[in-house]
Amino acid sequence: MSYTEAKEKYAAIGIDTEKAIEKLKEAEIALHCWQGDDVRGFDTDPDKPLTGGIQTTGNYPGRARTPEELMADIDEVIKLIPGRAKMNLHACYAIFDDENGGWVDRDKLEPKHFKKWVDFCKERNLGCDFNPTFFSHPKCDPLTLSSPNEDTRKFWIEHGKACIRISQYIAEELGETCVMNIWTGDGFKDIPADRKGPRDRYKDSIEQILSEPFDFNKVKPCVESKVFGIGVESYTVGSAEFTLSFAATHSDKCIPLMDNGHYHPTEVVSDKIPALLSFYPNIALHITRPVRWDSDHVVLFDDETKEIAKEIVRCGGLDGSVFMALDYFDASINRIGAWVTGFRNTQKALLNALLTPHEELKKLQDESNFTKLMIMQEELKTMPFGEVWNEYCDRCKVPQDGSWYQEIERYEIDVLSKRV
Ligand code: RNT
Ligand code: ZN
Repeated sequence: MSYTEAKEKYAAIGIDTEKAIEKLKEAEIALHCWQGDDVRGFDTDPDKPLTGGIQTTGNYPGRARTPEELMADIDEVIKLIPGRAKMNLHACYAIFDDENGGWVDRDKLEPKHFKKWVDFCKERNLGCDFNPTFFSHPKCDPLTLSSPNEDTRKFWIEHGKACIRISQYIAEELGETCVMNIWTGDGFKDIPADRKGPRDRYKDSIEQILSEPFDFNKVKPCVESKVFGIGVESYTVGSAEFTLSFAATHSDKCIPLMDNGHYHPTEVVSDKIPALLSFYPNIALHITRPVRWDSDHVVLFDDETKEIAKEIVRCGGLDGSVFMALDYFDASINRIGAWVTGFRNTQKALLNALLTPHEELKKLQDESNFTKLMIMQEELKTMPFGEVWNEYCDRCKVPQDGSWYQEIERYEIDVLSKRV
């Protein structure tokens, strides 16, 4: 079947594929730099353990070890993904060199440590999001912003404030909103003796961070919740209730962020998106794939990803209310292949949502015609989606499905396999 035939089939159910393609071209998805090096960063010993309850597994050869390698890998990814990406950096990816005075600790980071990234984004016309890094560092005791040790807590508050200043710099330089996500792995392995104390301190710490001056039109701080992590099974300070309540009571400075790996496995973020949008003008998402736990597998074109995309689209999220970012890290397969697959699949899910006759389906629901609603929803699954997707890839000047794996292989042979 050709694209023209597919277009006619969609037109018959009231869908304009041209409009869908144009809309998708504008949708911005943040590409997480940390898929390229297994969340190691450049500011501390790269062989230190990853802490904060997150885990990469696998030791596939070829991870990026320097800013130059990571940037080259990101360029390779960009060649293979359609649509609009923006960068997403963690503070631990600061670049230190002789020109900017060399290494400093996280509480002393400055915009100049991210100038090379800003230049990288400018040259490629990309926006950029940012994240303070509250893990994998000797000052995690193991708590950070909720630590009872005031020196520890002060250090991390200063880190958060430095990150606000860096986010403001990034937003101004690139002329685009910078979403700055606050997530800590603070919590306990075993049953706590005090659940409120750490939360009171966490609340105070985030308030202190947000007291740093910034323009809320340019910088969108968010708070990400989590149910549990590895080694932090019994209690997390930044639970769902904590972060949502924080965001609700600080809505002039902060928005909520949901990561779909951070809930009980039977809970779904697709259902939480409209719930939050009934109250918050803006929300942020980390799109990932949890397999039995917050495993951060590569995003697939699976049912929940499709459902998340449908909620984003039908709640008007592509018009600026929903900030989308990817968050996964698989070290067991070719990392470029992992990055590209997850990005393409998120785009596919959005395209699938844009090719869905939401108005008609809503009408059936409102008329209580659940039989026809079910039948239509099922039959949509065999519409010629692939033709529209391939046309979209063509128009974005990137390879169609079936024709990019060889480039992954070539890059692995020419570049990644030489990193020994
Ligand atoms: C961890 C959180 C967090 C991190 C990144 C690296 O469970 O999802 O967002 O994955 O900040
Ligand atoms: Zn996340």
